[in-house]
Amino acid sequence: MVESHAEDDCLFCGIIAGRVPSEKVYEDESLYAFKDVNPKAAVHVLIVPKRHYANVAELAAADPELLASMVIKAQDIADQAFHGAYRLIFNTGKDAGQSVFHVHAHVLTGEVMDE
Ligand code: D5M
Repeated sequence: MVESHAEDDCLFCGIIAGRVPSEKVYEDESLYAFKDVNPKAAVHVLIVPKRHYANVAELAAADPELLASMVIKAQDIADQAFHGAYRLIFNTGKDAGQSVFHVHAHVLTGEVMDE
C-alpha cells in the first residue's frame, strides 16, 4: 500500500493546503493546478493530485484513474490555451530533474514548440 497522506515537509502539500501561496488555475476534490513559478513555455501549469504520491509510478500503481484524470485536465487546459497542443512531462527521480517529490504533471503549452 502506497502512503498517500499529506507530508508536513512537502512543498506541494503546502500549496494544496493554502499554507504556501500559488497562482491557482483549477481545483476540484482530487486535483489542484497552478502556474509554475519558473515557466518554460508561454503557459506552464503544474497539475498535482491532492493526495501525496512521490512520483508518477507510485500514483499509477495506486490510483490509475486519478492519473488519467490528470491527463484529461491537461488536455482541457491546452484546449483552452492553445487548440489542444501541449507537452505533458513527469520528471521522475532526482537525476531526471525531479526536485519536488509530490507527483506533478508539467503542462507546457501556449506557443509553438519546434524541438
Ligand atoms: O518540477 C518542480 C517545479 O515546481 C519547477 O518547475 C518549479 C516549480 N515550483 C517550485 N516551487 C514552486 C512554487 N512555490 N510555486 C509554483 N511552482 C513552483 P520538477 O519536475 O520537480 O523539477
